[in-house]
Amino acid sequence: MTSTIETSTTTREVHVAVVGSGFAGLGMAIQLRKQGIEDFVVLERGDDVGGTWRDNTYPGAACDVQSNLYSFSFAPNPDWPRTYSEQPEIYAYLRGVAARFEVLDRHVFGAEVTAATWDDAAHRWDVETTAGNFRAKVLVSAAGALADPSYPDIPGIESFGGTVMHSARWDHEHDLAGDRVAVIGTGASAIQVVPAIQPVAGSVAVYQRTPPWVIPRGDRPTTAAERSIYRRFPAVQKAVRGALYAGREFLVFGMAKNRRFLAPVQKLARTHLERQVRDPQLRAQVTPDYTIGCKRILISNDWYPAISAPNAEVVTAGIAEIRPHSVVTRDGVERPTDTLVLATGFHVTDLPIAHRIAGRDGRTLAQVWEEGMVTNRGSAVAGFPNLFLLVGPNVGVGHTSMVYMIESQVAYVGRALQAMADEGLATLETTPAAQDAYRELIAERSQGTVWLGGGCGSWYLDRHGHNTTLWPDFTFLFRRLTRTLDRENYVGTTERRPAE
Ligand code: N01
Repeated sequence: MTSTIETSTTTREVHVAVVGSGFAGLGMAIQLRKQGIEDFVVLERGDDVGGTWRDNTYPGAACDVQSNLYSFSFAPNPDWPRTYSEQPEIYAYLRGVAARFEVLDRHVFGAEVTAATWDDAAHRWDVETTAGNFRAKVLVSAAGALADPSYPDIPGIESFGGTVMHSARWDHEHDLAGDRVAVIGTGASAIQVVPAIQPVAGSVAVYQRTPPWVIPRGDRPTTAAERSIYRRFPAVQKAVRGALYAGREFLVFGMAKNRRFLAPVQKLARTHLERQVRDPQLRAQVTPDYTIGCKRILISNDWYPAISAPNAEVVTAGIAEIRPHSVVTRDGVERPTDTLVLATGFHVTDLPIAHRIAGRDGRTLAQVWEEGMVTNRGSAVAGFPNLFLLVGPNVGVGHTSMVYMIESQVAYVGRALQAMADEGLATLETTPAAQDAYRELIAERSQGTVWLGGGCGSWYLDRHGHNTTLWPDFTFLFRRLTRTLDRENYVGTTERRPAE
């Protein structure tokens, strides 16, 4: 897509700079327009909007939340072709939303933020990007938690002579026909990509470290009748959305409140596995030994059939090293390999953007978060005035639509901006006390959850074993918490301090 904003070597002054244009960045841009804030830019490192839905183009990429729910509440799409959309439809939806709500002219593409530094004398953020410098009163980071691929640190991987691709950076030029493919990882990406490539590849070896729990996927094409009903009676689609939301919300009850509720879900997953995997050895290999929900519950009807195919195998021995044309496991077996597919996830608890944003005392978010990520409502950090985070720590959800959380946060940030305007504030900054209280709230709500006590390791937890990723309660409680600005948790300054 093209941007109408000219970039130059001079620094451009704006009221608000938003980093990233996935669901969160677009939602924020639309909110700004809605509030009458026209002086903003969206700094996007890619060449189009869409975020993770622009980048994850691997074969089989799709969403595991129904589209009626995984979409903006203010922009329903009656024409979803399937109940669970595939990547091209979601990407097209986001492009359509950006065009319809007229925020494209505020985008600067190819603008990767390399540094954002708070200038305490001027009360401005100095933002350096690969497409020029910006100076913003307010910085909103919507850079995303599933944005930066994580590459495994396996001995010898750099010596591999064949094609290497991360699931989030698919090489569409490479034809997998007949290839001996090694797939590393068995997360949400792997269980989609393997069924898509197994029929064309010569062979597929899936290197599994931890087996996932998988439940059936109730996906189907939508009918012309339901699309027509949604078009004519938007209230019906809204009601369906509400029902889907309520159903999924109930799942968190078993993860965070009463784990006994997870037993029937685990039974469903076990039955699904036993129905689809007949070979007892493979069954044993792919049966998880932790409570369902501890890691993200995956949904698929074609994962088990794909790994049961004659040209597929699941390797559990652990990878010892990678050689130029093979993968060697710890049991000494060497498997000749033409292509490596790294379905190894993202930097979630170690966000690259956190190393680039430096607050009042010069320390970066990453440095301040050395002992754990602390925020107020996942949205603001003490020492970082006029900075707001979208999809920040403890805003993630595994059981329902992230878009619901994003909309809650976007509205919250909108209220903060409104308060700044109403009160004539130069800065607005949350307090350490608010962060401490919020950390306690998260810790208290995380207690007893399956994420901490389910017997698995996951990227939901940081290296200290704290839940820093997931919102540990019903999502409507997060919305309630962000419905108004907790002004008492913020300090505002109206006067500019003299430059030091
Ligand atoms: O990444 P993951 P993902 N050696 O981190 C393994 C969203 N999403 O891209 O479990 C060997 O979940 C790792 O093993 P283990 C969704 O939020 C959604 O699949 O840590 N293996 C794991 O199996 C999802 O949760 C959709 O033991 C290594 C895998 O790689 C999130 O994105 C689709 C390894 C990584 O799994 C991330 O999913 C896709 C190593 N060194 C993604 N390092 C839908 O909506 C990692 N692994 C459907």
